Amino acid sequence: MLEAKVQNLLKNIYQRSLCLAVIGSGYVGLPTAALFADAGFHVTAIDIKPEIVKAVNDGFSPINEPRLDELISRNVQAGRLRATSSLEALTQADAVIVSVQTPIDQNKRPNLSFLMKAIEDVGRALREGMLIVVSSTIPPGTMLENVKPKLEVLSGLKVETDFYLAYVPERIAPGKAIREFVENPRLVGGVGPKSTKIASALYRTVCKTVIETEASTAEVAKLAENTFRDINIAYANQLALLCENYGVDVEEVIKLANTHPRVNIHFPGAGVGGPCLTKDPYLLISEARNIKVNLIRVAREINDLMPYHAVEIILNALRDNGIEVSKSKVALLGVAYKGGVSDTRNSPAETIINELLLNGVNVSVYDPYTNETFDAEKAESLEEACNDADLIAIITDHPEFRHIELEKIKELVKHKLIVDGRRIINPSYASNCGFKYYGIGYGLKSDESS
Ligand code: SAJ
Repeated sequence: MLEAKVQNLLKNIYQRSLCLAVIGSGYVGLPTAALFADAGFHVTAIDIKPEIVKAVNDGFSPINEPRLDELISRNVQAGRLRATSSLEALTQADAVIVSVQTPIDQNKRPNLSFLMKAIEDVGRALREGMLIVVSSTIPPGTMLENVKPKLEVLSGLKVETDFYLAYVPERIAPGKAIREFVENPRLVGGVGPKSTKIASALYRTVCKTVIETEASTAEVAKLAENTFRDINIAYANQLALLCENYGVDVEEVIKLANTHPRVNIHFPGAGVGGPCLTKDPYLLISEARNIKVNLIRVAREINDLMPYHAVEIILNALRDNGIEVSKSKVALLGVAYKGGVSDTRNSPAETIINELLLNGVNVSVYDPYTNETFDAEKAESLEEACNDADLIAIITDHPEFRHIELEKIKELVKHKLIVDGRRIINPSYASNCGFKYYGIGYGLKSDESS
């Protein structure tokens, strides 16, 4: 027989009478708040940024994410969703989801100050029978060594006896957040079986599949996913560097290797950006002891090298074609960290633009998704960016750049040089249009490079 507190929470979940507070209303917290409100719960989204609070209460999304505007507007109007900067909402909540940032510092060490501040706020408001969920990405051991003791000390309550605590990592990618929140299997790791049961019941109201585990395993599993991807991309990037040496095309090499049924190499490129892959591998190794050779760190170093490698290709292409770097103009296509999104967090474009500007290059940036330029000149169109350019550099694989009509652009440019940082232009097409093609991992045979 389940104790009354657990039964009460489960009943409130099934009947949608549970009051939910979400601390941190960013790229993850806001889709979380909006989707739980849409499932019928009363949700308060808490954030310290007044512009986020205002936007949500006015019924629209402060971030560019498909379907989020519609979800926010519908649920604010229905009175199920509101935003606030006040922690007062915690005193009314039956469940709290913490979704604040957990960045790394300059030494690549986790900075848990935002998380622990939120946990302190929750700890002070904690009452018997509440469910607390951490959704922020965290280093292994954080739930048991930091979060649980802090909540217990501040509240004087005991987890699994008086309140419930679970780690439920997010698995959503910007641009697909709403769909992936619902569709991707969700890991739910309680610090004990009752916590797992209650948190699972809550997430089953929104997510199609919930997989139950325990908190410490879920912490490592979350980090293992993004680290797998980072290492796989690093391998593709390493191959790209080797192929440049050997005068062969990495794209062809990967295509051929991937015909093996057990091989699935990812794509090389001008760098790995975004909020997750640039950080999560460091969180995974942050508490490790006695690891003598660290594959995860080396993979990060390879991926961090790629924007500099892209700059090297650009500068060499200019010089090899007799163009003075400090008098050159580069049309740089794409500032977002990946194709099809406006998100520029940790984008490789930032490093590339900085390096080009330091070398005195006049950089004209075009990105149909964002106004960010990282101090380069902004072009309103592809044509404006390419006008009088010495070289076109593709940095983000936006769908629009996959079908650039080089035969039209060639009339605008001063020199017909293209550096394909994402390998989205067919080299023969570029060359048929009169462009000299350079690309990440596109090894030039000696007859081509002369
Ligand atoms: N990239 C490559 N080569 C590839 C794939 C990606 O260079 O073959 C680059 C992209 O251009 C981008 C970066 O890697 O700069 C990261 O992009 P991404 O699409 O791999 O991933 P994110 O960071 O948008 O989202 C990841 C996802 N994790 C996995 O696919 C394992 C997502 O499911 C997670 O929810 C998200 O991290 C997160 O928040 O943790």
